[in-house]
Amino acid sequence: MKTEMTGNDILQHFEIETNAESYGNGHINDTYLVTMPRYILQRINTSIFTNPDELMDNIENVTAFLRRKLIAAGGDADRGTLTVVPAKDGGKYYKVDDNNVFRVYRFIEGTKTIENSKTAEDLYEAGVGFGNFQKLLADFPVDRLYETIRDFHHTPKRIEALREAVREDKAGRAESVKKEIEFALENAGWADSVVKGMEDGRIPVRVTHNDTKINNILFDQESGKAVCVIDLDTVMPGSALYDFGDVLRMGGSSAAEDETDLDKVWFEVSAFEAFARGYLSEMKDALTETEIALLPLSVKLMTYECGIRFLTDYLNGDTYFKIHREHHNLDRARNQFKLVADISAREAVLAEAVERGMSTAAV
Ligand code: ADP
Ligand code: GN1
Ligand code: MG
Repeated sequence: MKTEMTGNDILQHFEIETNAESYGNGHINDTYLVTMPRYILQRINTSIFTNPDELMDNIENVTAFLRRKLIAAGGDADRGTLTVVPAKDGGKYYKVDDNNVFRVYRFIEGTKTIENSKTAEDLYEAGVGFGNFQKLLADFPVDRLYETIRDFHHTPKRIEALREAVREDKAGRAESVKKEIEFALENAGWADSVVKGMEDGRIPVRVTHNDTKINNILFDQESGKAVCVIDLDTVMPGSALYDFGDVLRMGGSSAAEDETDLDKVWFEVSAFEAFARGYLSEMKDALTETEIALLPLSVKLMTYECGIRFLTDYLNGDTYFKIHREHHNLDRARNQFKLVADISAREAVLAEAVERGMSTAAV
């Protein structure tokens, strides 16, 4: 259960900076200007991230590493990466009870997030941002990271979880979504491409973000340039293909993730091209040939996997993803599957866009 404590109560337990300076030229009273940087306070979802120590350890290590690299390159580390604000007891979070674990970050000023509508420039910049994040972390020791959600992008295990949800049929919904289940299982054939490649060493294991929604990057309010990759809970060992594909799952869609009019849902090749250009401008030299060849497939894979997760959650009675209407997870699953079909039909065109991205990124 959510704690009764207010945000202000919780903030008392963190090292929040305040400053009071004499202010103005009054002749009567003593006047002070009180300033305080802005902060973000977050309750960690501990039913998903069950080990806050490991979670915050990952975030501390990754942000400290990024900070050093940004400073060495003469960049602005306070804007380029998140800053965790310690609790007064020296910890990285403040725990009220097992369900109420809080952390604080410094607020990164002068930035904005992009939710649904995005331009080619936004996508290019998102590509630069996420590509740069991967590039800077290329020599971070992968073994030092905890797996905050086990098998997060293990697509075959996600399919197994779907099969189990169908067998158990906890919410009594399996009969009504036969068509969707069929689509999911019919397409299972290629779903192990990345996992298998990582297992047999053809695809390198890298430090990846694993949840590269476009709203997990902050853009400069004025210039629109990518400033900071945020939402680092899922930074874990993974494949570059996860991060590439996951951005375009939403970033490349003509519609929102839960649009119910499927005639409005298709995959925008131009969005793919813009993102790929930005991403490859950072990562072109670091990627292997196998990774480059699989970039188009990664988009289909991440979209398919997410559709499976929505459908599984629908069958389980909506216990994982927040929903805002009754069949929300089903709407999301249908939407993702429509996109999968559309991406499949365009894979050859996407491969051409990768080739163009590789040559423009060389400039
Ligand atoms: P969730 O896991 O729920 O998606 P996020 O960590 O992505 O949570 O944070 C939610 C939103 O809060 C972000 O999309 C962004 O708009 C804003 N945000 C988070 N951290 C910061 C920060 N340090 N500075 C500015 N805005 C932030
Ligand atoms: C969740 O937390 P958020 O909204 O950035 C989910 C992603 C899904 C996404 C679907 C930890 O992302 O994996 O792709 O929803 N995050 C987690 O919109 O499960
Ligand atoms: Mg987020």
